[in-house]
Amino acid sequence: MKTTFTKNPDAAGQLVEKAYEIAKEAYAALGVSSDKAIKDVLAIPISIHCWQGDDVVGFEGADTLSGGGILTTGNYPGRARNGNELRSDAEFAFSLIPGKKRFSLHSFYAETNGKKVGRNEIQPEHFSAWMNWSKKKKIHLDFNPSLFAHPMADSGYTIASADPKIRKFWIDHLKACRRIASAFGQNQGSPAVDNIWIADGSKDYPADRLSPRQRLRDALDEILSVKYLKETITDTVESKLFGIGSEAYVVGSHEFYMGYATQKQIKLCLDTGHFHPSETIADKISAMLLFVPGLLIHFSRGLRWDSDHVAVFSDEMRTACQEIKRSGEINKIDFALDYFDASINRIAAWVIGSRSLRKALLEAYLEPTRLLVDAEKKGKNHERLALLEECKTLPFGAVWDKLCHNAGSPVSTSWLADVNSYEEKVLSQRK
Ligand code: RNT
Ligand code: ZN
Repeated sequence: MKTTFTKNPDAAGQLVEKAYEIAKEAYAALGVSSDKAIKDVLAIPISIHCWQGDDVVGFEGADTLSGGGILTTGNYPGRARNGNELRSDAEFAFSLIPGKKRFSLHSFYAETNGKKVGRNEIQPEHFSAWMNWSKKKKIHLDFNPSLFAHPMADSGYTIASADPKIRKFWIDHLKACRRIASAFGQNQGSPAVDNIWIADGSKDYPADRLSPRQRLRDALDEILSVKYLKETITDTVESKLFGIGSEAYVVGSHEFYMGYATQKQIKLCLDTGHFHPSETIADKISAMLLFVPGLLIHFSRGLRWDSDHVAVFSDEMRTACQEIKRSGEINKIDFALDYFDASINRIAAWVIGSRSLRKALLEAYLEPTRLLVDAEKKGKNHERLALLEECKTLPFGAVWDKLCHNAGSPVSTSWLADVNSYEEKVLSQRK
């Protein structure tokens, strides 16, 4: 695709500046500094998920994702098949995404040089290529234990299993993962998020809902009793309503982890796809921030179910960002993406989701929150509503273009041309 922006970057830059000048005045009239909003928003780290690059397959020799109640659909050519391909695809995507980025791995992206290493036995050394890359590129890593797509998870239960052998295997896996995450944190000088999500649950109504939850609690207690410096690791737990094959019952439900995270004072992960289809996470943020040290948000997009479509600039994403900005506690939030669409160019999928989230953050930072709150305090709710309506048509796009321009990142859709040539030169060669 050719746009004015690719044909003539200088003229494009001038256009961006010209539109921005007017936009800046419009926001200043509402008491908002757009220069400051741009600067602040560029500094917020977004943890991009590695698994969009290879359809959640990993490097253990599988060729598709199987199990865990999650599903990738589509067969667009060019999936990354090893660490080098995944890293170079990610680097290319990063060049098209403005602002501070992190990269989130799953444990099955270990590189073991062809040696079979059990998930209960993985070590930091199996991630040395990732850690070297992270240092070199100054991209901090986050981590996720993988308790699915594995024969020991075939029963549908892992650490909540009644079988002590299965439980022990996965407890050891989770312990190994925390060790690895903490090594990441040490290597990069910033805590790595280690997000625990398990798929345990059942297809039909269980007679005993309590025992698996007791086992889950006890297993987590054991796993978290190993202490690491908090400068190296941030522990989080992720709930879910249902999955494929766990339609009736998920052990790690929202209420379970809400209680657990509050009791243990660890961070809670809210995934936008993990609630009832008409339930959104925005209203949960201020409630949970009173009781847990912080939140990890997985921006995803469920279409009719937890389908993990590419996250977009949706009302759900926008209101979540708005709530976070309004809370004044952005420092307690870890922003992350979690989706996997194999039916479109995977690099574009990364770029679209990441840019949309940064855009939603910018919109939130440009909101004249003080004016809204003042109107509300005065009991002038019609003023609050009028302002909110007006905000929707402020020249936001001009500020977004300026943010991209300031970050040296492509403006508008000019990045599509780069994605197309990467597809031609690199992705289409992967047969
Ligand atoms: C699954 C959870 C989980 C996974 C990734 C791959 O429903 O959202 O976060 O998507 O860990
Ligand atoms: Zn998730």
